[in-house]
Amino acid sequence: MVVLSQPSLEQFSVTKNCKPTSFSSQIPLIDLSKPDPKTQLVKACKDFGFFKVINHGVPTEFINKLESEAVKFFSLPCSEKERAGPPDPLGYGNKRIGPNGDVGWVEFLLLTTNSEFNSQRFLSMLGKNPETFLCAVNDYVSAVKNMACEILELLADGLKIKQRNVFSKLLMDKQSDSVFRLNHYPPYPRLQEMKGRDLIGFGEHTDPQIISVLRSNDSSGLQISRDGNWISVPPDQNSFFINVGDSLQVMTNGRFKSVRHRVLANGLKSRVSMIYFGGPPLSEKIAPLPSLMVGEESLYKEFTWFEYKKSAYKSRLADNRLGLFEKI
Ligand code: GA4
Repeated sequence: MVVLSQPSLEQFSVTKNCKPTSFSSQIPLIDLSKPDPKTQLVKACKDFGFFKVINHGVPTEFINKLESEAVKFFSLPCSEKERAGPPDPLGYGNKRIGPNGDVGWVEFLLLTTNSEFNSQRFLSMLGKNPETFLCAVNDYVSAVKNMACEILELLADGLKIKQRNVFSKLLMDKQSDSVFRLNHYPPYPRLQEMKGRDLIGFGEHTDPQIISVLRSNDSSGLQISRDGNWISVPPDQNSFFINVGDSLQVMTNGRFKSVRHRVLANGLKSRVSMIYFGGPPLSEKIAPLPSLMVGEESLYKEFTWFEYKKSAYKSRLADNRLGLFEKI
């Protein structure tokens, strides 16, 4: 068994921004029950790479069931949770994020969206009722994947792309390399004493995939970066927050922006988030769509999702991963 010492507290903290964080009223809000949200969606992906979705159609029952299973799992003794770790990259992890020395005030469980794989690999490691847990994951993931595909089809429409499913088919593919993440940010009561400093829960980064769909409980912490400022995103347990990922930025030849984001630890309240990362099959070529390239050059070198993922796993969280694939 490999025993890793816990990282020291200095490794988690950052100096607070001198500028106050901006107000969140700027964050685009998309109501999926409205007749035609596609123009608003395209604008949000261009301006922010981030938006909040209401009237999403994901059953509350699936959300609540999974949240309660996640809370049960994270309440297990460390020794029990560690049976599902260390993350390789799937599995349970605590404070160490990725393979290259990043740390955060967070514990997490990374799964695939392939239910058979999850059962084979994790069934004996997820507490007292692993079937119930994995069943809650499946129900939730399939509902959230459908919503993500609806959004991607509206986006294709909004960009006037003839093939409506050009993005969504990558998530629907049986070989889709999508992942699902449960994060638990424990409270850190001594935060008040750390004047002038914040505690990093999950350090700043962009998501490598196509699209990410996040839902959290009613605890703050998420921030997005815009024009060099951090914007705090007020929590809303009844809504979803969507991030444009690096792959969607490339497929739209830079029209949509992959958003830099991070999570700060909370002094008093535990934060639990669940994130679906919709990715393409490993063999998929990630390149700007030809119909968007009339009269313009690709900003990126050609690569497959496998190549991008391999390169991402060699990087640190905050690195500009797409930089290596930009044409100069
Ligand atoms: C960021 C988005 C997803 O959480 C994730 C992360 C992955 C991991 O935690 O294993 C990475 C990170 C994420 C990007 C760079 C590499 C890989 C940690 C890290 C340092 C699951 C993903 O796909 O990429």
